[in-house]
Amino acid sequence: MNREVRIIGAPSDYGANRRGVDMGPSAIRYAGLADELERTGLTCTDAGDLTVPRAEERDPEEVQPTAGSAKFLKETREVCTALADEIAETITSGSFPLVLGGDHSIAIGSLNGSGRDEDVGAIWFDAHGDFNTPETSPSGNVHGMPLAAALGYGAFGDEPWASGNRVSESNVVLVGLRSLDEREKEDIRDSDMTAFTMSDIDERGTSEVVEEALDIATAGVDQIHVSFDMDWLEPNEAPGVGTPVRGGATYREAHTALEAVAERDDAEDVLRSLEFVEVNPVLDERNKTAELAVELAASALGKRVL
Ligand code: NNH
Ligand code: MN
Ligand code: MN
Ligand code: MN
Repeated sequence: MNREVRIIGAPSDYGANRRGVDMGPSAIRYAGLADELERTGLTCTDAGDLTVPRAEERDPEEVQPTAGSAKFLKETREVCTALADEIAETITSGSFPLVLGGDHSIAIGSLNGSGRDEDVGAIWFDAHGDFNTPETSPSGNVHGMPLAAALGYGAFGDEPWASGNRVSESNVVLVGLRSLDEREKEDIRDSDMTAFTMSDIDERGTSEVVEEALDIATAGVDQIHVSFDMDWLEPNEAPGVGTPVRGGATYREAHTALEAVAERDDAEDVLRSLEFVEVNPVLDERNKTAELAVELAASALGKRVL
């Protein structure tokens, strides 16, 4: 990474309907993010956290979720609009946005900001597909919907804060899936995205799968957003997440994946923005998941052993 890294906290838990993940940015900073990036040879500034309305301060009348739809849409819209602006401005100023979640709903803002002025691809490391819509979601939680929202599906389609971007569907690659809802599965199959499951990783190995993901994500576009959901990892390694699923990536596989991203970025400057989401210190074991997020951020941004 040859740009100044700008750390942006997005402490939202509205997409996960669960308290604790709003403390993710603090936990990751406490785990030593800025120092680790500096040891890696990067210059970084911390933009602090975006303002997120606190649950206790909201008017209970206003926040009642409507059944079968998307919960806390107003709050999510507010956070994502601010995040998108912050990311777009960071890129315009020549710096590199490193976003700390917060639950994965914030990625609607990340994709909007990253793809505001240019066609971009995306790689999505996640146990889940995050391709539900308010109509198909079994939970109503927006953290299961950000990819659909950013690509213009469902009731988000006419929401400029969600789909007002140039994220190219055929340049979106999901990596390491292992938990999809029934309708979501069909919708991912019908989409122009590419999806690799954990079985693909078992059969072909992490390096080969991630190299192919990078080829697809960057085909015909200059740069990509990388979205890293900490539940991509095996829950032993990353216990501090709201929806753990067994059978995830190992510690080494996660580093391998992000080292491959860094190597491609070194050669071709492909990284436009990066985020780590779903770190929930309330569910964590002595901040282990946040510490891992710090390590992985360093790997993605070019840390080398030798
Ligand atoms: N698919 C489920 C839902 O839509 C779970 C999503 N949870 C996630 N996604 N953590 O990454 O509610
Ligand atoms: Mn996710
Ligand atoms: Mn997930
Ligand atoms: Mn271009």
